[in-house]
Amino acid sequence: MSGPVARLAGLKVGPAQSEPSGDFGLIGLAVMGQNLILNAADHGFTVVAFNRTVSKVDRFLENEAKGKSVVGAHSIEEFCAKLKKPRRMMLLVMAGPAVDDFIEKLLPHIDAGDIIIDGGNSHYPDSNRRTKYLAEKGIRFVGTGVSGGEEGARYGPSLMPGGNEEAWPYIKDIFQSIAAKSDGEPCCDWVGDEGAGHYVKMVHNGIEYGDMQLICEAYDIMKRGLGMSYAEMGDVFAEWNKGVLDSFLIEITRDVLRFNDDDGKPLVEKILDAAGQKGTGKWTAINALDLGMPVTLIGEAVFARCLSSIKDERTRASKLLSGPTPKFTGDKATFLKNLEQGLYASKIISYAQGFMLMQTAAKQYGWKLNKPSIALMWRGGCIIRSVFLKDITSAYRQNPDLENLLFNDFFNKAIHTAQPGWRDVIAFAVQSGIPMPAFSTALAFFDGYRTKDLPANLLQAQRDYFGAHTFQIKPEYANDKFKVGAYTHVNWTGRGGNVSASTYNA
Ligand code: NBP
Repeated sequence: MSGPVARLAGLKVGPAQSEPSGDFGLIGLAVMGQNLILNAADHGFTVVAFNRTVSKVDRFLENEAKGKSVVGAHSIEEFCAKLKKPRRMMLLVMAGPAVDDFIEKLLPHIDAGDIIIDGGNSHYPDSNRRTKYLAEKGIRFVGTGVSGGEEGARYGPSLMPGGNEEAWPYIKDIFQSIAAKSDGEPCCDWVGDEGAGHYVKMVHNGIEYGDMQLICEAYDIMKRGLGMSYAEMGDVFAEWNKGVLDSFLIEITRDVLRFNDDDGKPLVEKILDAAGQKGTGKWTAINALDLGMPVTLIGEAVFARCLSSIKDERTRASKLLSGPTPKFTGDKATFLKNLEQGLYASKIISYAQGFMLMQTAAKQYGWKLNKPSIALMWRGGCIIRSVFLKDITSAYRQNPDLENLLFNDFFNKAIHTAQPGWRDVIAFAVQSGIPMPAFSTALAFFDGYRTKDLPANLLQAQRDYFGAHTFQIKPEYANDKFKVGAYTHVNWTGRGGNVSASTYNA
C-alpha cells in the first residue's frame, strides 16, 4: 500500500514490492473481461487479472491466458501492487453495486492520479456520480461503453470512453490498440465529460433496438404480406447486404433465415415470439421523454418488444379481434426495392433522432460531445456497425455543428429518393393489417418535422380553455392585445363577462 489515498484512509503501508510490470489491470473474469485481457495481451500489453471469485484467476491463467503476457493477482492489494503508475484499472463486472464495491476496495491501495475505468453497461447517472466522487479523491474515473459482445472484446470492440478527460492521454494507446478498426481508423475516441461515454453507449443500444425492430417488420411484411419462403427472404437480405443497408444486423438476419433445424425446417419459425430486454432501450426512451426529444422510433421499438411479450393475451385477442387479410397484387420486385428504401429511410430517421437526443443531452448536462467521433466509433466492432455510419461520420466531419442529419445534402437527397417507396410499403401494411410501428413512426416523424404549422395551435387553445394554461400568438398576428412572446389567457366562453385576454410576462 502506498500513496496519498492510502495515507488519507489511514491505512498502514505494507512491505516493499518488486518492480510492477502491469501496463493495464482488469477486474472481472467473465466472458467480456477474459476476452478483453487476451486482446490487450495480443497487442503487447502486460495485463494484471483479478476476480471476486479468486479461483477463476488461476483457472484463467492455466487455460485461456497460458503463454500470454497476463499476470494474476489474488487480492486487491496484490492487483494494485503489480500495476505501473499511474495505474490503469478496468472493471468489467456486473453493472450496479459491484462497481461501487470494487471502487471502495481499490481506494485504500491506489494513488492520486490513478485511473479507474468502468467498462460495464452502467447507467450514465452512475458514471456522472462516480466521476465527481473520484475526482474529489484525486482519482481519474472513466466510464466507457464497450460494444461487440464476446467476439468484439476478443478481436476489437467499439469503445466509447467518457469521464475525466485528464485520463485520456494515459489510456488512449491501450484503448485505440485494442479497439476495432474501420478503414484503418480505431473505433474509439474520447466521447465527452462525466457519464457521456455510457450515455452514448445507451443511445447506441437504443438505436440497436430500432434497427432490429425495422428488420423484423421488413421480415413480417415479406412473410405475411407477400407470402415469401424463408429461403427467398434469406436471399433478399443477402442482396440488401450488398447495398446501402450493408451491416452486421442485415448479415446475421440473412444467416438466421437460412438456418434450418434438424428436421430441415427454419429454426426461427419455431422460436417463441416474445422478446426479452435488458433495459438500455428503455433507458434511452425514458431519457428522451425526460429531455422532451421526439425519439419515436426507439420508443416504438421498446413498446413492440413489450407487446410481443404479452403472448398469452395476444393469443386470446387473435381469436376475438379480426382485420383484413393481406392480398398482394403488385409487382414483387418493385415492392422489395421499395421495402429496402423504406428500411433505409426509417434508419436515417432513427439515427437523426439519436443524434438529436445526444445533442440535447450534451447541452442539458453541460458536456462537450465529440459528434464526428461517435459515428466513427459505431462503424466497427459493435452490433450496429454498418456502411451507413461512414456517411454519418462524413456528414459530421463536414460540419460538426450540423443541426440535424436530415440537413446534410447526402441524407437530404437519400430520404427524398426513398420517400415514394417508403410510403407505398407503409400504405400496403396498413391496408393488410400488418403492423409496422417503427417504419410508420419514422414516416410520421418525417412528416411532422418537415411541417411548419402543426395542429398544436388547437391543442394550446384547448389547454387554455380548460386549464388557463395560456398560449403565445404567432408573430404575424401580434397586436396590442396579443404581443409577440407574451403568454395570454382568453376567456373562451365569455361567461362572466366579455371575451377578454390577460397577458402575462413573456
Ligand atoms: P457479467 O455481467 O455476467 O458479470 C460477471 C462478473 O461480475 C464476474 O467477474 C463476477 O464475479 C462479477 N460480479 C458479480 Br456477477 N457480482 C459481483 C459483486 N457483487 N461484486 C463483485 N463482482 C461481482 O459479465 P460479462 O457478461 O462479462 O459482462 C461484464 C460487464 O460488461 C457487464 O456490465 C455487462 O453488462 C457489460 N457488457 C457485456 C456484454 C456482453 O456481450 N456480455 C457486452 C458489452 C458490455 P464472480 O466471478 O466472482 O461471480
